[in-house]
Amino acid sequence: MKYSVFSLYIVLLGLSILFFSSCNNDKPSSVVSDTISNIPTELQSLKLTSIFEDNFDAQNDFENPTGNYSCNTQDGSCSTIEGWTSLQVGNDRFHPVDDNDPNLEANFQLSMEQARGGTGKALKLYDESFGNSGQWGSDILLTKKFDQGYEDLYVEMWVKFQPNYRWHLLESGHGQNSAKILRIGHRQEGSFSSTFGSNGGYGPLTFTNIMAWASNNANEWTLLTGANRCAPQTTNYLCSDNGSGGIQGFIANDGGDRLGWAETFGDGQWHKIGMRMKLNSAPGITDGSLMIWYDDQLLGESRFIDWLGTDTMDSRLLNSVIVCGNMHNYPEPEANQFEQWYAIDDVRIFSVQ
Ligand SMILES: [Ca+2]
Ligand SMILES: [Ca+2]
Repeated sequence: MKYSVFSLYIVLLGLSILFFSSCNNDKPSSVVSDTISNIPTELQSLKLTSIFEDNFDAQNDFENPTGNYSCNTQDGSCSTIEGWTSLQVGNDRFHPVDDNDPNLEANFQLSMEQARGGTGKALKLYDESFGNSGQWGSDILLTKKFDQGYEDLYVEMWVKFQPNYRWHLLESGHGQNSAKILRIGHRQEGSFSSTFGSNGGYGPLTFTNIMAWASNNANEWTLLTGANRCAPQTTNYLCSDNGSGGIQGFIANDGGDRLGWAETFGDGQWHKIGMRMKLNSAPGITDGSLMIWYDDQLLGESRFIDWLGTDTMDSRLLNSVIVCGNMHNYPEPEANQFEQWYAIDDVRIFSVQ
C-alpha cells in the first residue's frame, strides 16, 4: 500500500510538470527549427539558447479589426496571436472598416499571402502615406515580453518589401524616411506602452531603422541604423552624447562599395536582419555592446555603451523584443490613401552566454 501511494505521487508529479510545461507561454507551437544554425559568424563561438521563435505558420489568420487596435495576453484579449504578449496597431487611417472602402488594407495582417518559402504564413504590414516629419504613417508593435530578464540577447527575423516599394526621400531628395523595425530592451512589469515615460520604464533600449538615404552628391544608400536609449533612463530618450554607441550600418558589397535600395531590400527578396544587445557588466561600466547584421554580414558594432548607469536604481535586464514598428514615409499626398506593404517572417530570439 505504501508503494502504491508513492507511485501515485510520482504520477501526479509528472502530470503537474506536463501541465505547467504546457502553460509556458514562451514557446509557441510554431517552431522554426530545433537546431541553431544559420547564424552570423561572429556568434558561432558563443553559446546561444533559443528562448522564443515563431514562423507564424501555425497561427490563425488575423488582421486588426479597427484603425486603432490593441490587445494583450494579460487580460486575455490577444489570444489570437499565440505566444506573443501584446499587439498595438495605431494610425491605420486608411482602414477598410473605418473608411468603408473595401480596397483599403488593414495595416497588420497575418496570413498565407507572403509566407517565406511559399508555404505557411507570415506577417504582411502596411505603411500609409501621410503626415509630416515626426508623424508615423504606420505604427505597429508586436511585442514578446519574457517573464525573466537576460543580459545578452540576439534577435533575427526576415523582411521582404513589396516590389517597387517607394521612399519619399529617394523621389524628392529631401524629407525623413525610416522604418523602425526591431527593438530589444527592458520594459517594466505591466507596461505595454512603447512610450518613454517620466519614470524611464522602457529602457535601456535599442532599435534598428531601415533607412533609404540620399546623400548630397546624389549617391543613394541603404542602411540599418541602431539607436540607443541608455543611462540615465529617466532623461535620456535617445543617447546622442559622445560614446552613445549608435550604429550607422551601410550595406555594402564584398568590395566595400555601399549599395542602394534597388540592390538591397528593393530587390523584392527576403533579407535577414539581426541585432544583438549586451548589457554592460555593471552599472557605470561602459562595456555594453550592440551589433547589427544584414544577411549575416556585420554592419556595425559598438562596444562601449552605458546601458545601465550608476543611477540605475532597479534591475534592468532585457525582457522585451518588439517587431514591426514605426514607419515614416509619404511618397503620395494623404488624399490618395496610398499604402505599401512589407512582410516579416521567421523571428528567432536567443539568449547569449
Ligand atoms: Ca512562415
Ligand atoms: Ca491601412
